[in-house]
Amino acid sequence: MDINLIGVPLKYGCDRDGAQLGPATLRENGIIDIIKKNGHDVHDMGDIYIPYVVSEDKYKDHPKMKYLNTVAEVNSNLANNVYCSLKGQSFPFIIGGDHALGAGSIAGASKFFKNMAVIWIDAHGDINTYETSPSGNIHGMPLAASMNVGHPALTNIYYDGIKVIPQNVYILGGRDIDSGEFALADELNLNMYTMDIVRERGLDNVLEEIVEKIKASNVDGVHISFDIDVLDSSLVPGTGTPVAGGFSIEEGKEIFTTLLGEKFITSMDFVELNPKIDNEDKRTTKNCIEMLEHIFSTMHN
Ligand code: EXY
Ligand code: MN
Ligand code: MN
Ligand code: MN
Repeated sequence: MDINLIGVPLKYGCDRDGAQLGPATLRENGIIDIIKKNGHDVHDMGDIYIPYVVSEDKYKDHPKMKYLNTVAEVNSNLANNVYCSLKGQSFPFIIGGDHALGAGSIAGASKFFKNMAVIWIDAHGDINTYETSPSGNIHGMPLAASMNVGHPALTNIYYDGIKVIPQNVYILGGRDIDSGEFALADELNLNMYTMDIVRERGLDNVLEEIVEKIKASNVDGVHISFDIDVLDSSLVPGTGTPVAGGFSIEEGKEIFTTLLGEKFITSMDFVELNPKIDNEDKRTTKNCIEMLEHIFSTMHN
């Protein structure tokens, strides 16, 4: 595969210092070599520029969304990089930085594909709007925005209108979902596979259903947005919103073995590593590297 590595050192979506260090940390820990040694071509496209905003101005653009205009601007630039990568027949691999970047990745991919699917692998739903968000952090909103739900500054990133239709959205691993998110998931009849459902039905059966549904739909691109906090909190202390009851590393690997094995994945985000809050033995970075080694060894050449 020809990989375009795109860094997004964004922390304004989670309002937590350290998230912006994710891309540099993954590079320092050998992500480029991992990609190459698994037989892929790789172009490091560098980092999307992040304008500096003083924290006193976090609500300057909107009383209920932090750093709105800056997050929207970063996402629009990211979208263009993703779109150009796909036009150039490369695989955009986006490393964060917080999950607000997901709106930009999806916007860029959706401009290239006619009808794409999104697999959102996350302890959270990230389908809040400024009216339902408990925090005002935009990293809890990107997937709603991609479905044209929420503030226009987010729903119209890169181009106006919906990026992915609800029936092509699959949420996997959710276990910290707000009431407003459950309401939206019901309203849109989303394919939401919470951790309770996964434990009840078995990960293999849930993955099989997701694959079957995607294969039965006429999508021409599939984006995975992987939030490391979908892994159990004991494995990823170095992330802003860790949640107990998550996947083991082996289950994380099983998810990618199954999804990448179908050869229909066309782009991916890998987000929410915050090395500043990792523990002494850098457990989170080590587990991220182990996941990345599996991802690039499983991804077809
Ligand atoms: N649902 C909560 C909120 O909207 O503030 C927590 C969101 C965490 C989002 C992280 C990226 O997954
Ligand atoms: Mn190339
Ligand atoms: Mn997330
Ligand atoms: Mn999350």
